[in-house]
Amino acid sequence: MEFDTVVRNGIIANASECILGQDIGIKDGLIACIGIGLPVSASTSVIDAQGGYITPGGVDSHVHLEQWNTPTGDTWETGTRSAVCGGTTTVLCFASQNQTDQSVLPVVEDYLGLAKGRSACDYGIHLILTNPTKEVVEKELPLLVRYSGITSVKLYMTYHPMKLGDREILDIMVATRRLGITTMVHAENHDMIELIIETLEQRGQVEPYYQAVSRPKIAEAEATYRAISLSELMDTPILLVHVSSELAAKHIRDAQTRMLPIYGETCPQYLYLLSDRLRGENFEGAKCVCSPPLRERPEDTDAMWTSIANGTFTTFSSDHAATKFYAEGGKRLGLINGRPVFAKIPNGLPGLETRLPLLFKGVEEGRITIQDFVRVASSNPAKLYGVTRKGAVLPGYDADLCIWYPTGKLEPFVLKNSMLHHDIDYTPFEDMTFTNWPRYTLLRGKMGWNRDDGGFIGKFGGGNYIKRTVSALAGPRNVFVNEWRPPI
Ligand code: DUC
Ligand code: ZN
Ligand code: ZN
Repeated sequence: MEFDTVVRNGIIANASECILGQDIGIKDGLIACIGIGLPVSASTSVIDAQGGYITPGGVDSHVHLEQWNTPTGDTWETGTRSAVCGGTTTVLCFASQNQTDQSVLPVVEDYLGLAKGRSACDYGIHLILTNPTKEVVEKELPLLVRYSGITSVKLYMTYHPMKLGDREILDIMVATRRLGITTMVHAENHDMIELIIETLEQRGQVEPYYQAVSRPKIAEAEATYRAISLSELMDTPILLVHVSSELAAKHIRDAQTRMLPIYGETCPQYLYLLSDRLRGENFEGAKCVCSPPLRERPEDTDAMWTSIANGTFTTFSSDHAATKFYAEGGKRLGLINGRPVFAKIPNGLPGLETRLPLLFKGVEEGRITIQDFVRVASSNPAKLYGVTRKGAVLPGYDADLCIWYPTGKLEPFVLKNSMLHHDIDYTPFEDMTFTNWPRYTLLRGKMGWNRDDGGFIGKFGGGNYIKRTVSALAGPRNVFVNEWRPPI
């Protein structure tokens, strides 16, 4: 066979093992074969990995782009450009139902229309449900699964316009279980948080730092345990998103030990940043406001690393929910007449481009293995969300590759926001030192990022919409409850 591209001299890293001394032959956007000394013709491009790791293109399964509630964030172009420059080739973003929307079909259609022809990487869509009427849950969801390939929903247990009660969550679980789709849950106890915010405001404790105080770990742990209990009753797989603290992770691990279909996700900020980052002059702390918030003690960041290494966390996502600092409608919305009001600061951090380098740093520093890296950053998100043909460097899979520098080749460098390709005026990881970074990114065989020569060379509109299948990872597990059918 004549290959379009052959990649040589790399260490091919999959979630199960590494392959050394073999080439990757790419044809028509797919990995055609992996073998020793693959032939090249005059028309074959050859990429020399020079001994660096070759990992599957990143699958970032939790990304917010151009949602109606993040007006100063990235566009589809700038967000997905930054994804590709950070080694990510697939993003899963959110179409979000407004509580007044009676139907989610136009919500999805509009969001798909917004993305069409603009993405630099492949993309799929989750649906945020905030008004789960019978019509939406029983009639529309099955249509979206079948015809649009939307096989996951996200539910919020907190926030006023989005929060669902336990009964609503149970009703949704009946449907998601039947459809075999993944239910993502934002777990924080709304009432606890509301009460603390009111108290802090009465006391005048309103600087950005108090955002972390207002959302304590017990609020996350309680809601996590409650979500697990609802899932256990219904025997419905759920994924707890953006887990930030040790006790919440422990609830997930305990549930997994009981063989419940419970999955967990964490994000870069919970591996590296502590709540002291919310302090600082000139309202700078607002840059690190996210929910759940940054935690106070390194025990929590350590627990997040351990929970990746011991398999508690299934996925590692950016939760890129970027808001500019200096822009109308940005982070400074939390400054009212020059006075801070933390509860008005838009939530969320940028992180699409830095996600893989930050996790890879953990490999280089011996916190996790390269297999852990591939498992949570690519393979598991692809399996959990029904993205077939991605997340592994194997024949028949899309030729989505992230090629790293050989260890020791790259001079250590200090990250500056100006090096990134998002359209956000800061990164929370400014001034961190890196010793590696994605050198080349290939999307279905085409080079989209060449750090040494050309930088971003991908194409807006070059990304395909992915119609996802049901989860290859998450299914109901409890044999006894399997006998039980919802009474409708
Ligand atoms: N939840 C998210 O998933 N992202 C940003 C903010 C939030 O609360
Ligand atoms: Zn959330
Ligand atoms: Zn999010």
